[in-house]
Amino acid sequence: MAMGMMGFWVTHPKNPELHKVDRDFVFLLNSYDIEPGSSTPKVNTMLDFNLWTWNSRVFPGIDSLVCRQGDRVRIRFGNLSMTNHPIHIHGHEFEVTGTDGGWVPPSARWPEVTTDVAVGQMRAIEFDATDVGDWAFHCHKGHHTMNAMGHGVPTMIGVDQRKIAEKIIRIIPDYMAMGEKGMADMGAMEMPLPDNTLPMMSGNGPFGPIEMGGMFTTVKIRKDQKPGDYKDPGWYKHPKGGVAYELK
Ligand SMILES: [Cu+2]
Repeated sequence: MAMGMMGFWVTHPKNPELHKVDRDFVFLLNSYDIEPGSSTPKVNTMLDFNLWTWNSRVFPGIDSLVCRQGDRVRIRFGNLSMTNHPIHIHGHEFEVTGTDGGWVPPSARWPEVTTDVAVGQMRAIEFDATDVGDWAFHCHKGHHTMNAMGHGVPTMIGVDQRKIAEKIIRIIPDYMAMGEKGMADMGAMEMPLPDNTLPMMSGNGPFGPIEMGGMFTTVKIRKDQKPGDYKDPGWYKHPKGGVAYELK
């Protein structure tokens, strides 16, 4: 396995029975500095990137990783960005089965739910898709699951902004108070944005706004997904009684 500038090279073994899996996914991690409203990346940025991408795409623009229940699944990723990414899965444990140095012998593997991928590194992870559902799969750095946002704003948590908002609205009719209860408010807002700007957090699921961006997608595991079929089956339909509810 090797990484090119913006492509991923996979050399399959001559013997297809070696390291055989049912699903094999591959993507690259990269980052950009693109100011909201701008269409030009700032190519001289060294560290302060604001868009965190898989194959240059952000959630909800990243395809789901679709599996059939019982599949042995491999996901290979290479880090082309200038920081490390703890890649994390929900609902399953995986093993790191491959590194830049080659395949990891089974005796040297241990169960994990997160693996940190350093700058320039690649990892192959494998797991058995035992449990049906839509499982979050993402970088565990909080701001890597958000899209570009302004950094020059004060912390407004706990500040009652209603009075001040009323005053500002007299001058700027479109003004919107932000972040009083934390950033999750933002996902549900339909805030007007400049052209060519992604919302900071986005995506809608069966239970409302998902409030994610950047390096986030879902692993969708279905019982009736056909072998080799990667078509998105839509959101998981929970069996009756399978969804948490508020006890009154
Ligand atoms: Cu990350």
